Amino acid sequence: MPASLPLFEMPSLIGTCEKLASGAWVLHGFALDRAETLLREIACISATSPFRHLVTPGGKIMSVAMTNCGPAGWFSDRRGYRYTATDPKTGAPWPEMPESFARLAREAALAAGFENYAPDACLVNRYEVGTRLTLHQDQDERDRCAPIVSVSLGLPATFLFGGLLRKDPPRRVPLKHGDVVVWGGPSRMRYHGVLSIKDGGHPLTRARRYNLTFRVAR
Ligand code: MD3
Ligand code: FE
Repeated sequence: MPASLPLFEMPSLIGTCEKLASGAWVLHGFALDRAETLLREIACISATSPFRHLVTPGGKIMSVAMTNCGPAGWFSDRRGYRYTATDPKTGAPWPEMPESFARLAREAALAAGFENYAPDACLVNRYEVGTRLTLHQDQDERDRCAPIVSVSLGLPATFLFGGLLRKDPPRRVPLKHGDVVVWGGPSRMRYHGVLSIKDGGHPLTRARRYNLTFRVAR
């Protein structure tokens, strides 16, 4: 007998929807059965538009590595935050948004009550152990009503879900491989961030976490 086996397994949240706040839903495990396809697509996207560490307008290098797919890609340098049609690194358009990405975003938005979701931007974030994302608002999109859909892959993360003011104390929301979150309605402009990723190993991504962030940018 192994020395320590749990007598009872934690009840699984997979397949359940958790309401975080008005307009904000965690769809536990919603992307689980498509995770390998999504990761293959990420590899394809980054073969064309490689992951890179962007520079903030303040001159700091972001610890998250980023790339994009879709007609609009989020970008940052000393001149500011913005969306671009082409990858400034390659001069070519950002890779097309894979059908599997668009379908997942649309299905997740619908599950949270948002019909006909058609994002034009998908930011792909890559986190290594120790990478974090400090508390911020997403305010570079023209339409601030359309929801944001985010997909977590690989290592787990603790997500910080704040309020509409920077000083509002954030809630800690654990996000696992395959979880999808929809942030719409009154939650769209909340402050949010990601705590430093803890050391670990995931069978599909090893010591990394990926996050897809779908947005209606233009
Ligand atoms: C909550 N990315 O790229 S996505 C970002 O896990 C970003 O990589 C995080 O925040 C990540 O800007 C989280 C989830 C997210 C996105 C937008 C939100 C959560 C949000 C807007 C309002 C409230
Ligand atoms: Fe954000």
